[in-house]
Amino acid sequence: MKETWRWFGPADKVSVADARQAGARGIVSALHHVPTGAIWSPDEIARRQEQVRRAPDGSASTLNWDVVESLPVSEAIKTQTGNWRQDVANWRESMANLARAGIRVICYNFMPVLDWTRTDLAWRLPNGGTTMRFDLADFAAFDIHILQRKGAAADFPAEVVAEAARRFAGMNEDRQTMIARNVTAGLPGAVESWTVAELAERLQSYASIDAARLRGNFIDFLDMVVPEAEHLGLRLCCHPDDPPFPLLGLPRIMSTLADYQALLSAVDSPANGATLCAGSLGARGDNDLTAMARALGPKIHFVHLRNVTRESDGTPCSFHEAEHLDGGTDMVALIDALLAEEARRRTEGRADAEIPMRPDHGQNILDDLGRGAQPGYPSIGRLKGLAELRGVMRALQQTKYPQT
Ligand code: DNO
Repeated sequence: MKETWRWFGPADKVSVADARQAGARGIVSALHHVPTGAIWSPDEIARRQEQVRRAPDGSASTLNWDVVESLPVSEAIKTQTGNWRQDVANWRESMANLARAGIRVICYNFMPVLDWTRTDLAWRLPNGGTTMRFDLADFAAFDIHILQRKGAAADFPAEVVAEAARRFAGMNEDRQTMIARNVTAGLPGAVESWTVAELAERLQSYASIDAARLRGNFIDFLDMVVPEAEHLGLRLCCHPDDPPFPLLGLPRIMSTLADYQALLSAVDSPANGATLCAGSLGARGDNDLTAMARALGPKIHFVHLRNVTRESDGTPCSFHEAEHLDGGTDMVALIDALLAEEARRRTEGRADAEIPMRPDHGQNILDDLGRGAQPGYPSIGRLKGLAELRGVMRALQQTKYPQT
């Protein structure tokens, strides 16, 4: 797999030069400053490519912008309201501009309103480092008591509702504000951020959209973009829901293997593929990541390797981000399945035999603790994750998949 590294642009406290020292061979980035729905112009794309290729002192970084994460899909498209057709036309134009610039892989997601969600961004680990955590009772406290969403209590098991009430009663204002901010303000890469009042209003726009309707809207979107993507030689890859279960009464439709199979077969094309994010999908005990890698194999265009520890059985549940080789996913078996897929592609002569992967997230350790990088995207924690994953890949490659 091609080792890549996410870079949020010039404001990122972890630079392209850092990524290079971590041993990355490619960069994953997005034009986060372009508003959702607007066209990514050739000039803006070229500027970002140059920022990736050249260090501020003018020297070559030797890295290229390989993968887009994400080209955002607007709420208008997801709900088929307002100017959604114009937004789709703009998305297609952005695709064409990216293809002309030589960028072939485009990751996006179809999560309604919220992108990835956590309640704690710096949860203290026994070793003194910090990691990100999703606490179901805290999330329920937000949903039931801070957002005060009608019917929210019915969406959680009774013991979580009771625990949420206890937590809320003991929460000071700072903690309330922090949970609300973590949930509503959007984590890095999320395209939209809301106040609590705006969030409540947004939820209203989904009042008549259930999972079936959202899936229908998604298929309409794919029908409108995939043929053009195929023609342009692009590989679109949908990121799964994170966490992979409904939140705030909103449907989530990219959480399981069956979800992926439904969407990939509805619009069957090599351009319609998956981002296999082990950390997101791994927050459900019924997702077997190795089996998913095998089943989705030829359609996997991008891989996020990360692990989570689920703190209880069942879905939904609390979980926290583990070290890359720990947690619920057998990372060695998953990597083995992905390397087998690459080997299979090579025998077919596929030009995309090498799948881009990135070490997803990382715990904050050592100097990360004072660096203030984007939550989930520290330099040393990710470097450690990448180094561990690289070790597994190298060992498997040499013993099972020697390349000619
Ligand atoms: C979190 C990320 C997500 C992801 C988007 C893809 O770290 O994996 O923000 O980039 O959901 O569209």
